[in-house]
Amino acid sequence: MFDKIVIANRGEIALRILRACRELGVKVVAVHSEADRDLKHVRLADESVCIGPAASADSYLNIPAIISAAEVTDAEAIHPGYGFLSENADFAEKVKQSGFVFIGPNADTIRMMGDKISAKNAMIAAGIPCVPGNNDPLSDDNKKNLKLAQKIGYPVIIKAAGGGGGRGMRTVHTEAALINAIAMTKAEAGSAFGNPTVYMEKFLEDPRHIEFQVMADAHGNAIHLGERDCSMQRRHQKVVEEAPAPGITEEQRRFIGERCAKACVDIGYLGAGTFEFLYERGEFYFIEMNTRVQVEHPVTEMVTGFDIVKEQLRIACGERLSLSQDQVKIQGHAIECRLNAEDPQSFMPCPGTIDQFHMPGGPGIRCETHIYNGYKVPPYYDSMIGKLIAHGETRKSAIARMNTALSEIIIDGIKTNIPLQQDIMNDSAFAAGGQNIHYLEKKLGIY
Ligand code: MV4
Repeated sequence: MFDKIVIANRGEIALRILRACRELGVKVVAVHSEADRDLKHVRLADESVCIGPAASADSYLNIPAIISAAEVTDAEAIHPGYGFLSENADFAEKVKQSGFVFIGPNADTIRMMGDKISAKNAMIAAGIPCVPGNNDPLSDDNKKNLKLAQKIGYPVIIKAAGGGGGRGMRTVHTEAALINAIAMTKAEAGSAFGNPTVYMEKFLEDPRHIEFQVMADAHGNAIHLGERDCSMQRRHQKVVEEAPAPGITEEQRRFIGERCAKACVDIGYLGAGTFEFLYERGEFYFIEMNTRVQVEHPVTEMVTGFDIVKEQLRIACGERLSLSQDQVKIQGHAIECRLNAEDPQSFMPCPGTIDQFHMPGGPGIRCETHIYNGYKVPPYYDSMIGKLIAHGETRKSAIARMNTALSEIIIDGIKTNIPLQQDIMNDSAFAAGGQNIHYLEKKLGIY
């Protein structure tokens, strides 16, 4: 195992990674911005290095500063967490070139998945079902593009190859709108991602968002840990996630999961990864692969009893997967509510000082947060301040436990989305399960 690693992130995930390191006897270097000296994991770390001013571009995205911190502290590896540099292939490459281990897949894999066209083609080759589309860069030939859309059938969606996570896409409902939509998406993609390449897919009107968690080692072994339903979202920000996905059968789970694991072997995948699918009318359609640990990984940990972050560390130092596919058993149901420092009506971020924090507890409750009494939520970063995870024998008991935890938790001094989460946990359609990606926005009256 590593002697010492750098955690190149902040907030709850930095604390989550620190805890995994503690369990494995790995020393931790926290790198932080000038605004983050008081972060819980910075205080708990063995060493800490200030890597720059508050703005992410000057600190958490500052590649030379992070690599220098690894050099001066004599660390062996860098864990990128999620967001920031976690899916930056150039960062992974520079970490390796500088003599450190990047805790994640190889730079080439990150690059391949970062290009949504090459990702899709790799998945088609591996036998993963994908959304019908052209799977190639669109040409400038208007006639050809009109024919293509007609063949796919309207509505279609134009997506930027360099996009993902909801950025750089446009739906087209009629032939009359196609040519302009392609030009607009290309222009936006060019300026936003430095890559004007776009592709075309059939637009699925009311799918669910279901994703499969995988882990792969450097010895050609890969497993899946089942799926999560992340359909409860607002403006491409997930609000509630759960595992397993309501209504998905053991046969479906095995069919898609085994294909995802096989795809990992085919592409030489390393570490933790997520295959994102749209699910509509009983069919799965791959859209993107995420090459990092995800915010919602705890729901998978709760139903499998498996520690994804510890396994990332073991895999990164060359160990074999600690679990075979037969040892993976999905037990009960887990739900995660993201806790955001925001106005529950307007969704405006609400940074400020936490006057009082009381952590909920009881059977099946897990609270992942870095906040504490007196902690000041800075205005510079994402508004997510933690996650509440409830596990139960059944989905119903997980919801009941979540409701109890939401009524117990106290976060005073700032506004949070706890009222919204309580509203969702008491929603009859949520109780039924299996709502699509538009449900929450419709409920909130913004769709
Ligand atoms: C789609 C789609 C419908 N049809 N692709 C949005 C985020 C990015 N990961 C892909 N996205 C979508 N791709 C086809 N062919 C609808 C979405 C989509 C969505 C997907 C997952 C979760 C939330 C979403 C919200 C709006 C649109």
